Amino acid sequence: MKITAVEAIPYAIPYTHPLKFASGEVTTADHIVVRIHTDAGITGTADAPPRPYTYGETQTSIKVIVEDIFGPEIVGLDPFDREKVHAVMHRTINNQVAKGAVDIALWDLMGKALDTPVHKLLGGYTDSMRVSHMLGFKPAQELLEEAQRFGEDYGITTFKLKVGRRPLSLDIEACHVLREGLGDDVEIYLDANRGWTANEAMEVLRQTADLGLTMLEEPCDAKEAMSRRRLVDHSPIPIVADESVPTAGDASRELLSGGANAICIKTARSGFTEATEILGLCTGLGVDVTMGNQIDTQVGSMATVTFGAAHRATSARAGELSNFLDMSDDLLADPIKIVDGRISVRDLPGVGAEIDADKLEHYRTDK
Ligand code: MUC
Ligand code: MG
Repeated sequence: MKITAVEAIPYAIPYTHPLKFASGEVTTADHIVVRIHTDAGITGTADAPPRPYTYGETQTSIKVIVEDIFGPEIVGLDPFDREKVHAVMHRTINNQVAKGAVDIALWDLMGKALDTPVHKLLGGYTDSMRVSHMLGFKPAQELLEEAQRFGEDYGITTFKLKVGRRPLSLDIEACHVLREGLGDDVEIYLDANRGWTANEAMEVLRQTADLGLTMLEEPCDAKEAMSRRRLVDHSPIPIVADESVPTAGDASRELLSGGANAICIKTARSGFTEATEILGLCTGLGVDVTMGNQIDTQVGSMATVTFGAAHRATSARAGELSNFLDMSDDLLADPIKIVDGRISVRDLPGVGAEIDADKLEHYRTDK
């Protein structure tokens, strides 16, 4: 089998409930559908969410990198020879989301060619993932109402609260209101998206110490190496690296330098191949992992479920899988259902994320 063409299709779907966080805001899913076509008539598909405030990539840059830089070099290769594809992509630095989408599209292709679900190819550990819901910036009472609604409607009992605001009291109050309103059985953890300094994060941890928070993600810029290491040394809860660790090399740097002691894995920026490397590093070192969300569509969320459910370590905690619920529409032909707080893998060949052709036609922005 040979790759015959690589397509990158831009589209835009508005959010009904925009997500706001310390490093940015998402009001529209202005993503890219990556498609890899073959001479066997099989096509692999993936969704690429540009996050300029996180990785510097835009919708335009992803399209150009995929179609003009990677495309011409990988046409003619066998999609099973993915080390060759990665060697091509490796020659371009950064552009993790573009690379991740090409990798996931390749796995989708391989699964379809083998008539096998990719969650089985990757590990087949379990058939569903528990869902963690991400709460963006809002007044404390509205956050509580949102969490209660997601608990009632979907059975979700794990929440990641976006923090990193100033004054610190905004987030400290939100933590207290959530814990009081949701009770002790609900898991709450924090993600500051580099919004604070390490010392500010330390102060927030001091003022929330009795709330049973389980993790703090990306409290400050990982480049502030010395203060970040001090925070990790003194924090009673794991400090999770997210946007600072798109590759296995980044993860090893942060873990070995003491900049983090837990790792967030995101398939959207690491694909399945690099995510597997990161996971192996973490399990080898005895480091906890979480499955994060790059504010994914249902197509991207199916990729996260596929990877997360495939492995023991990635399915141990709830994965962040519910951002798509805030979109006005989606491209997935068979919509994802959250039942009793869980999303199931699909026993279909590939990643199980078939796109509705009419919807893509409607939302694409290049015609
Ligand atoms: C997260 O975990 O940080 C926000 C920005 C981004 O790149 O991902 C999201 C969620
Ligand atoms: Mg994060």
